[in-house]
Amino acid sequence: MKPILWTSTRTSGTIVHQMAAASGLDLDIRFISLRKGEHRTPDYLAINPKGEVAAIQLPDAGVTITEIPAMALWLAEAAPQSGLLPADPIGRAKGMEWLAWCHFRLANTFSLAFQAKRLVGGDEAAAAALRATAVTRAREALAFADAQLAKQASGTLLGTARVSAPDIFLAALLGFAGFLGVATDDLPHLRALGAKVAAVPAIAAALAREQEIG
Ligand SMILES: N[C@@H](CCC(=O)N[C@@H](CS)C(=O)NCC(=O)O)C(=O)O
Repeated sequence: MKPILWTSTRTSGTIVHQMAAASGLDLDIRFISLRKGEHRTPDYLAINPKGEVAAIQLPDAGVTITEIPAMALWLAEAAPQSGLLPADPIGRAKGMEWLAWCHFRLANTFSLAFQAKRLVGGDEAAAAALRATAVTRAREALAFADAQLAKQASGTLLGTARVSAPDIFLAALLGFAGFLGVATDDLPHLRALGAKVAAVPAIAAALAREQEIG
C-alpha cells in the first residue's frame, strides 16, 4: 500500500504537503477537517494518537511518523534524489539543524501568536500582550534567517541549488508572518527564498490544490 499523508489545508500540515510534493513520491494525500473534528475520531486517533496533522502513515510497516522534522527526514530518505536533505553527513546534519530551528520557532513563537487567546484562557488583554511579544520574536527570528541566507550565494539555507526541506519550512514561516502582519519588506533574502520555493512546480501545484479545497 502507498504511504498516506494525512493533512489539513492551511495548517502546519501544509509544510509537509509541500515537502511531499517536492519529494516526487507517490503518496496518497488525504485531507481531513480540523473544524469538523476529524482529527479526533477513533479511526484517526488509531493512526495518530496525538490527534494532530500532519502524519505520514506507512501501512506496510504498520508505523505512523509525526513531527515535521521526522517526516522531512523520512521523505528525504525515501526520495534521495529529491534534494530535500543533502546526502553528505555534515550537510544532512545542518539540514536537520535548520529543520529543528524552524520547528522550535513555529512552536514557541508563531503558534503563540496564532493561539494567544486560547492559551491565556480567553483574556483579551493578556492575549494582546502575548501576541505582541510573539510577533516581536517572530520578526527577530526571520531577521536572523535573512542574515544567514545573505551569506549563501545560492540564496538557499544549505547552499544548495535546489530548495531543500528546511527552505520549504522557512518559506512557510515567512507565509505565517504575513498572516500575522509582521513586516518583512526589509528581509530581501528571505523573500527571495519564499519566491524560489513557491516557483517549484510541484510545490505550486500542491498549494493550488489546497486553495481549491479551501
Ligand atoms: N509538532 C507537530 C505539530 C502538529 C500540530 O500542532 N498540528 C495542528 C495543526 S497546525 C493540529 O493538528 N491541531 C489539532 C488540535 O490542536 O486539535 C508537528 O510538527 O507536526
